[in-house]
Amino acid sequence: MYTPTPEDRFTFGLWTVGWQARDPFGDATRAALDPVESVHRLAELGAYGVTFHDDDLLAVESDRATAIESFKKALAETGLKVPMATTNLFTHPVFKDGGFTSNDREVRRYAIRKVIRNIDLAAELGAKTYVCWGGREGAESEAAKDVQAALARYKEAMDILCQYVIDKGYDIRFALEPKPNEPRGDILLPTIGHALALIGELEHPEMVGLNPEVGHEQMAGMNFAHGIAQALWHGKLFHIDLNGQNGIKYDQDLVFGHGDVKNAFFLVDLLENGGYDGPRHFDYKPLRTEDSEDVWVSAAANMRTYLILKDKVAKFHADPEVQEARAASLVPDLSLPTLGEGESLDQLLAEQSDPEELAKRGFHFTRLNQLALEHLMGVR
Ligand code: GLT
Ligand code: MN
Ligand code: MN
Repeated sequence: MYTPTPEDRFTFGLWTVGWQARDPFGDATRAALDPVESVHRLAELGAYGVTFHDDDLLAVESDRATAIESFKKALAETGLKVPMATTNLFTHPVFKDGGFTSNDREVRRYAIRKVIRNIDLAAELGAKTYVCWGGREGAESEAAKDVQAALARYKEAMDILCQYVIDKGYDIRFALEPKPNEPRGDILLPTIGHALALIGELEHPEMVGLNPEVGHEQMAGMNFAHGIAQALWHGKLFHIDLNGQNGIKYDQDLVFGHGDVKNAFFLVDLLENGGYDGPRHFDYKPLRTEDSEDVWVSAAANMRTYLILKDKVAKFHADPEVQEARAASLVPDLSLPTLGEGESLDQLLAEQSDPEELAKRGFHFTRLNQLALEHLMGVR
């Protein structure tokens, strides 16, 4: 029942299972993983697709053409799809001051060329979403970065990329991935809200949406489910990075559900019932303590957790007591427009309410929350 199949549309970044667990304090604990092996193992586990950065394909192979050829062969053998691709604009030292917003104009021009080269490959592989995570677009000191100029360059880069996709006739949309505080202390587009605001300034706002990541919002103390609801409301949830995070700390990239599991429950509710139809993409890192077989145990855990939560969410909504409690808490009433159909503001102004009386009504939210927790804990 909790066994994934390609119909569930679970996808993984090559960089997730392939992470060698190098961190700022320690060396790699696992050997490099051949993307070809990742494709086969993910297919065996029931995944639908893989995603990649341009440089991920070069994990064990130094020749790009050979790497691409082997990757394509593995895709053909397994039937795995590539719904999304992205660019590494953060690992190479050339990007130490960012890519699109580096103070060095020549680096900015190189970054755009690097993205465009991989967009061509993404289009060839049938990807419909191209993710742009800002990586090192940011600063350590206010003295070092003219933020207004940086935002203008961010916009310029996105405008150039959109125009390129239009000119080429590719069926690709971009998804900006917000992230705060890491790898630099201050990052541009740190949250969903910041990224949405930038999109409104672009030449082709309809071509650009978001790829929010669970842990990235939670690193900023934000409620991820609320952020996703807002992204959906704006029609901007183009893609999603699922993982786990325990509160405000460094980016943990835990297995999905291995952080704030209650928020994950309501997130799955939104993804299943809130109008999202993209892939369920996992961007996690197998723990540094794990060996190369544990990697696949963790990959499977992401999908199994999602399916368990999906089942729990369905049971939550089908529970008559939950339905009654939701009604008692007036949750469905929030969908009623505040003015009735055809009603004028004058009619509203002519009405009288007694705030003292109104204030006596309790909303009974505790009972509703407890019911959700009891479903989640498996006692209902
Ligand atoms: C990197 C980052 C992720 C992004 C990836 C896309 S790379 O691992 O931490 O959140 O989604 O560039
Ligand atoms: Mn991510
Ligand atoms: Mn992350």
